[in-house]
Amino acid sequence: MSGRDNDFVVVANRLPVDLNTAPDGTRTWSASPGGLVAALSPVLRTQQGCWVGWPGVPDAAPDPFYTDDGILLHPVRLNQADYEGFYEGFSNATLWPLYHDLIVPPVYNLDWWYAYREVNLRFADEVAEVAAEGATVWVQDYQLQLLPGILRQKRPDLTIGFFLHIPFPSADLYSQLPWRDELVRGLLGADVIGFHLESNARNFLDLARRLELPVSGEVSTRKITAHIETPDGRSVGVGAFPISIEVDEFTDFDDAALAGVDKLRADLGTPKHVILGVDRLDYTKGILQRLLAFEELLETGALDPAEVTLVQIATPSRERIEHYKKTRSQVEEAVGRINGSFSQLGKPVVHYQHRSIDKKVLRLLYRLADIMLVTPFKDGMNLVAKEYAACHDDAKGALVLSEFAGAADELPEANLCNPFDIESVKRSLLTAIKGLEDQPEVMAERMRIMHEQVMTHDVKLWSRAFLDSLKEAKRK
Ligand code: ADQ
Repeated sequence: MSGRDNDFVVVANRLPVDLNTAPDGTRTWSASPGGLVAALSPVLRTQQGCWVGWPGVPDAAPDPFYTDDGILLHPVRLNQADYEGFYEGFSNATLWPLYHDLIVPPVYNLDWWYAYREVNLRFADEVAEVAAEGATVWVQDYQLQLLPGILRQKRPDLTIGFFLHIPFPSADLYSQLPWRDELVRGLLGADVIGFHLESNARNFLDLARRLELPVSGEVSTRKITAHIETPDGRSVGVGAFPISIEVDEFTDFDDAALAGVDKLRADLGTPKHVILGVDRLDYTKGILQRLLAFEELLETGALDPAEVTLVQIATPSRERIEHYKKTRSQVEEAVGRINGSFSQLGKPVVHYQHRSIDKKVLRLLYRLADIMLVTPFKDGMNLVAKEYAACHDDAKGALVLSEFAGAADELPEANLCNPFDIESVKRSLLTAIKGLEDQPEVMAERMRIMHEQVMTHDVKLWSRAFLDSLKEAKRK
C-alpha cells in the first residue's frame, strides 16, 4: 500500500491516530483530526498525500491505512528504548528546555543523542520508501531536525521543507548543545526552513553567520527574502510563518451552543467573573505563576472569592519526565491551598481538571470566559490565545497574554504581562477585569481587532504561505 507513489509527504513525530481499546480488550486505531491535519488535508487530498509518523504508543503500530479523506497514514514504529532515549530524553529533556531558553536545565546525554540520530535515520528510511520521484516532503518540528540532511543525501530528487513549532533560541544559548553542528547541518538539508517569528528566524541566521556560512537578505513574514548558502553550493530559504488555527471549529455559536454556555456559567454558580486557563501541563506554560498571582489577589482582597472563579484545564503531558511531575504537584498543591483558604462548601474558587476535554466543550468554555489567562514563560506561538479570540465574535472578554508567547506579536491588543513578574500578572489581570467593568466599549474594540486578526490569518493561510514559498524556492 505504501509504494513510492506519494507526491506530497508530511513527516511529524506524531501520526494523527489514536489507539482505542474496547471493553473486551480489542485494540483498534482511528484517525484523529487536529489543527495540523485540518491545515494540510486539502493539500494531502489533492496531491496524493501521505503522512509519516509515530502512532504515539511504544512497541505498537497499525499497518499503513487510508483515512476517510483518502490520506495515507504511514506509521513508524518506536520501541520502548527509542521512546525513552529519542522522545522523553533528547527531544523533551534536552531540546525542549534548551529551545525554551533554559526554563529548566537541559540534560546532555550521549546515549539519548545516539537514539535521536537512530530514530531520525529510521524516519528517513520510511519517507524514502513512500515518496514519489520529485515529491515534496514537509518535515515538522524539533524531534526531526536531522531528517532534512539525511533525506537530501538519500533522495536528492526531493523538495524538502522544514517547520519548527517551538522557539529557536539565540546563538549564544544554542551553542551549549554538544551536537549543535550536526543539527544545523541536518536542518540545512531543507530548501526552506520556517519559524513562527521573524526573531526566531534571525536567531537562526545569526547562528549561520557564526558558523561562517554566507547569509543574504533580511527575514520577512510569509515569504522568503533571506538565504543561507551551504558548503555544498545550495541556497536555503529562511522565513517566518506564524501558525494559526482552523477557525471554523471556533465560530458559529448557534442558539443551542449559547444555551450550553449559559448552562456552564450556572454550573459554576453564576460567578461575576470567570477566569480560564487551558494548557498542556508543561512547565513552560506558567500555570503555577498564574495560580500564585490569583492567590495573592484573593489574599489582599483585590479579588473577592464570592465574585470570581478560576477554571484551569490542564492536559496530561510527558508525565514520566521529572520536571513535569514536579510542575504537576506544585500546581495541584496550589489549587488545594487556594481552595482550602477561599472556597465555600459546594463553591470552589478554582475548578481544576487534569485531563483533555472535547473541543466542543472547550469552545463553550472559551466563549464563557470573561478573562483568558495565557501566561507562558516562553511559547513558540500558543494556539489557545488564538482559539479564545476566534470564539469572541461577540466582542466580549479579555485576553491576558504573556509577552513571551509568539502570539503576542500578532495580538498586541491583549493585556500583555511578564510571567516572570507576579506583580505584572496581577496587574494585567486586574486591569482586564477593571477594563471590562469601566470601559466595556474600549475592551470590545480590542477584542474585535483580535478576533478579526485571527479570522483573517488562519491555519490554511499558514500552510499555503509555506508551501508556496517552498515551490518558489525550488523553482529558483
Ligand atoms: P503546544 O505547546 O501544545 O504546541 P498550543 O499552541 O497552545 O501549545 O496548543 C495546544 C492545543 O491543545 C490547543 O489547540 C488547545 O486547544 C489544545 N488543548 C490544550 N489543553 C487542552 C485540554 N485540556 N483539552 C483539550 N484540548 C486542549 C506547540 C508549541 C506552540 C505552538 C504549537 C503549534 O509549543 O507554541 O503554538 O505547537 O505550532
